[in-house]
Amino acid sequence: MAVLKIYVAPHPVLKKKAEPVAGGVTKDLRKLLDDMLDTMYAYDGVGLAAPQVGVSKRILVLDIHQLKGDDVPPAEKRGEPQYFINPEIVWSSADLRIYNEGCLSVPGQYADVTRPDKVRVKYLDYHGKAQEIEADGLLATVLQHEMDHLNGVLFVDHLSTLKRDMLMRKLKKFTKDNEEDMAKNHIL
Ligand code: GNR
Ligand code: NI
Repeated sequence: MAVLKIYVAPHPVLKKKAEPVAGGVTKDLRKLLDDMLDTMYAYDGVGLAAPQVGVSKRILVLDIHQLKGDDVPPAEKRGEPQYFINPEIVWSSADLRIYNEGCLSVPGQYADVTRPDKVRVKYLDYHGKAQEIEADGLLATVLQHEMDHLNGVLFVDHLSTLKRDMLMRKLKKFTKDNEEDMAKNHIL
């Protein structure tokens, strides 16, 4: 069990296109997948992509069935974790869906994002086995959000320039206020 550090925008690792995993799913890679899941539960995220923990590889984890909230200890949050290595969208629906998205790398900020309602994704699973699924609803939204991270794209990049600039200014203030509170409370 290890909770990793989460990188926050505008850190450059979040803007980089991540490298595919070569050489299959090794023991070291599974350790990273386990640590990413621990980190996701610790921060109450629905999903987490490797670049968010500073690793520029095409890996993501998610669990849309977890129990959430600060009163639930991370060990009891586990619902149905899913692991995706080298995921690729092979089809997306013409019909769209709007969802109010947040991101652990853009803390405290939320905005409506429009994306395809359904996607087919092929990927390698935790055991290195090739899989293909059709996702809809929250799973489709979160998968697309996480796969954007692998291409250096954040949910704010789907907004108008005006909305994005406003949100990034609020993020800067949010981060600064947080740091000041931590200093005041002698956490740092
Ligand atoms: O925890 C998260 N919630 C969320 C809500 C709506 C759409 C996407 C997400 S993913 C996000 C965690 C995160 O930042 N993953 O990259
Ligand atoms: Ni995110």
